Amino acid sequence: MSDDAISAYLGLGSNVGDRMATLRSAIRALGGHDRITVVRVSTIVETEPVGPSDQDPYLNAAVGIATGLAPAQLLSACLAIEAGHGRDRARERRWGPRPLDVDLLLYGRRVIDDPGLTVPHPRLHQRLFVLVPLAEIAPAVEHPLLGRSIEWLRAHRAGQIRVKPIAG
Ligand code: A4P
Ligand code: MG
Repeated sequence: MSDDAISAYLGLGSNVGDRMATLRSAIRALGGHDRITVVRVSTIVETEPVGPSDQDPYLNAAVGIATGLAPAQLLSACLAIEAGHGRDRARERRWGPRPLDVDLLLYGRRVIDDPGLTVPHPRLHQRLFVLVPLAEIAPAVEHPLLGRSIEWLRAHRAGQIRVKPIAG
């Protein structure tokens, strides 16, 4: 890994198939990428589905990485790992069941508002299935738009706070 590696955080979720095996395999795949080093892995937690309720519970986890990949490259790597674990967006509904979801939660302190990529993840601060595992591995990391730590956001589940990208 080069000296200019950035700390980033990913959120993983699965509610179809062998959820535990899928998450473990996805984490291995991340670590197997030559420009990603897995630094921290949270406890894997089981969570009630948010969104359509006629779906099975999820397993969720957060992963801290160091990466030399640019944000768009990192998202592409995440999408490739999803596809490699049976994700087929063409057959899904929004927030519906999926074998693997890998979201880019934070990329250093960067704020990105591109058509295909929003960072910090726009729903990160509203969702305990993200905040609980993320607070375990990155409690003091600050949300660059909200100016609050991940642990603060978890404790307050600051869903009412409006997030508006203000800088690139
Ligand atoms: N995209 C833009 N920004 C990002 C980012 N920061 N990270 C784009 C990842 N992707 C990003 O994603 C659609 C497109 O968003 C991507 O192709 C990328 O270009 P998607 O994963 O196909 O969409 P989605 O996941 O169906 O929608 P969304 O709104 O991302 O859903 P969420 O918020 O990820 O929620 N309940 C529990 N308990 N646990 C879960 O993990 N997950 C969801 C999905 C719903 N309910 C859940 C869980
Ligand atoms: Mg997603």
